[in-house]
This record gives sequence, structure tokens and C-alpha cells, in this order.
Amino acid sequence: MRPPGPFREGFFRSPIRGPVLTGILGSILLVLTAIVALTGFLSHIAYMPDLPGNAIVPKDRDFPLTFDWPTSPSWLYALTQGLHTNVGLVVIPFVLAKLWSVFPRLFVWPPAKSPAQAIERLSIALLVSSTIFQLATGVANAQYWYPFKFNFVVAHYYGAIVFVAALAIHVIVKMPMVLRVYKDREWIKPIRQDLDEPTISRRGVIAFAGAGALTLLLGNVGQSIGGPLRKTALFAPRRDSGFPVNKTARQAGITPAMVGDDYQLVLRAGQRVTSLTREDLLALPQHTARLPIACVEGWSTTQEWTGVRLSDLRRRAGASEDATVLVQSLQEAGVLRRASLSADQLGADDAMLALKVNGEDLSLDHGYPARIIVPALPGVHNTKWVAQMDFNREART
Ligand SMILES: Nc1nc2c(c(=O)[nH]1)N[C@H]1C(S)=C(S)[C@@H](COP(=O)(O)O)O[C@H]1N2
Ligand SMILES: [Mo]
Repeated sequence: MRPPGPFREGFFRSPIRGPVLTGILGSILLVLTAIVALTGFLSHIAYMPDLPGNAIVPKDRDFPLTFDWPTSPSWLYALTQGLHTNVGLVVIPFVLAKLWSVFPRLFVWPPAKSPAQAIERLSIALLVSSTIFQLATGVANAQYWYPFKFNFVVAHYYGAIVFVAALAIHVIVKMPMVLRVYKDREWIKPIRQDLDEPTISRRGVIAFAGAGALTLLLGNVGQSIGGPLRKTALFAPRRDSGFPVNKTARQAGITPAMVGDDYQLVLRAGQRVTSLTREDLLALPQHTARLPIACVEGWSTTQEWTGVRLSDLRRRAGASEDATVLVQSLQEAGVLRRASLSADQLGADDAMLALKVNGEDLSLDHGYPARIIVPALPGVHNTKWVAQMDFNREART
């Protein structure tokens, strides 16, 4: 017995639904989601999860492919993460259009004619739910809105694995159908003529989704490029700030007393401990470079930083050139209070412990007395309010 309502044949009447529209939207989405997935996994790799304190998910379950994230060009992470977040937004209207195009399939009766078809439909359920989950959590994170209780990065990472697996099955199953659409050049043929005029053409649906995508892109891309264009990013939180603060000193529990005259940077290498006041740091050779901070949320800002090269600090600490370093912040709680850097990142010419920005002392919110700035490093590892640096040769886990 066929249930009533949408389960009845002929309930959905739009003549433009069908393999042509769905196939074209699917091909557009395949290219876009491939960029988003690739840059997402690159972001995971850029965190260098095999260094102490950097792992996002338990080590034995980590992404199997990894390599040392380069330090040049300095805008590399701004580019990959800018692509991830902006193309991720562009995907949304096309996903909605595609869901609309296949919506009647939700009500096919019987739900599955064979066990194989049941598995295929289950993979689509996973694909749709992981797509919605990834887009929703990604947008919420970029808007600093955390209505969910789980850890965003961990959930978004596992969601990506489900998405890629479900997408692979979907592409294999549907590819013959999509290829047929292109081979028969069906998209240039008119919609069945025996039907009433549709209210919108297939091209109209795609153009409508495209216009939505363009709107989202224009409302966001300015914050990825940074500089004066940041103001144009209408959908970006805090777009009025030319040099945004991710977390203020107050939010991180940093008080002026903690960074006053008693402040000392502690360097450790084996048994050797070196303490440096901010005065001592300023007396060391200073280096200046224009480098971006590129945040996982997709914004970036390029400033002129001045401070002590990390390679000079490594030498002063008495650590060898193959040492990695665990940087710890004065901040007492929170997942961002410590992060490790690789030997290459420590050795990069422009990598520094910044004391000044644009010729002036760092503000408390930007990490006074001293913060890490390394070219092409994800923003989250540019630790602010640095208290301690542990150089360790056997640090790789
Ligand atoms: N100690 C500490 N360092 C930190 C953070 C933090 O919350 N605590 N936030 C990080 C993140 S996510 C980013 S994007 C940059 C932002 O730097 P800014 O606030 O100076 O723009 O600082 C990083 N360093
Ligand atoms: Mo960030």
C-alpha cells in the first residue's frame, strides 16, 4: 500500500527535475567539494599533528597522509584556508538546489527495491547529513557561534571523513548517469514539450544558485584577502576591525600584572634553563618582516612584525638545529595555550618571537609581551603571551 500525499505519483510536478539538472548540479558540486575537502585535509596537515600538543584527534586515529608544512610562501595557509572557507560558502546554494532537484526521491515507494539499493540509499543519507553537518558547523565556527557542545575541530574532522567516504560511493554509483547526460548533450535539449511551461528553466535554477553563491562569496572574501578589502566582507564578524583580535587578553585570563616587570621568558633545552626579561629580548638582534596571520576561520591580516628570530632563541637556549619546540602561553586554560613548531619552522628566516607590530609594542590583546609569528603557519599556532619554550630533540611522537 502506497502512503498518501507526497508518496503518490504525480505529487511533485516540476518538469525540470530529473537527471539533467541533478547531473549538472552534481558535476558543479563535485569540483567545488573536492576543493573544500582537499584544502580541509591540508589544513589538518598544516597543524602538524604529530608534534607534541598539536594533535587534534587521538594520534593513532590521525589522518594517515602527512608532510612537513612549508614556511614559504608566507601566504600559503591564507590561500588554502581562504579557499576552504570561501568555496565552502559557495557550495551552499548549489547544495540547496541539488537537494530541491532530488527532493521527490525522498518519497519513492517502496523505499528500496533490493538490498543493494537500500545500501545505496543509506550512503545518500550519510552524504546528505554529513554535507549539512560540515556546512553548518563550518559556518557556525566562522561566525564564532557555538550552539553545539562538542569540539568543533574534532567533529568537523570526523564529519569530513564520513563525507568523503559517502561521496566516493555516490560518485561511483551515479557517474554513468551523469556521463550519459553529457554524452547525449541532453542539457541543451528543451524540457519535455508535452508539459506545461515550467515556472523556471533548468538554466534559471543554476543561475539562481550561482547568484546566491556569488553573494555569499562577495560577502566574505574580503576578510580572506585582508587589508582594506576586509571592510567589504558584510557577512564577516568584526569586519570593522582592520587588525582583528581572535581572543582578547581578558577572555584568555591574561591580566596586566602577569605581563609586568616580573615577566620572564623561560627557554628549556635538556637540563639547560635560560630566562630572559622583555628587556633582554629587546637587546638581542631584532628582525622585521611583513607576515600574515591566517586563521582557520578564513580571515587573514598582514602586518609588519619585529622581534627576535626563533633560530637565535634556539641558539641561546643551547638546543640543536633538529630540535622542535613546545611553546606555552601564560594563558592557563583553553586548548590554544600551547603548540609545537617543527625544526624547519624554527629555522625559517622570518620566524620570530615578535615583540612589536608596525613599529610599536604589541598590544596586550595581540600577545604582549611576546608572541610567535611564523610564515605560513596556521594562525592558531601563532601563540600569544609566550611564557615558555621547551626545545626537545626527541619530541616527535
Ligand atoms: N595564547 C593564545 N594564543 C593564541 C590564541 C589564543 O586563544 N591564545 N588564538 C590563536 C588564534 S586562533 C589566532 S587566529 C591568532 C590571532 O591573533 P590575533 O588575535 O593577534 O589577531 O592568535 C593565536 N594565538
Ligand atoms: Mo584562529
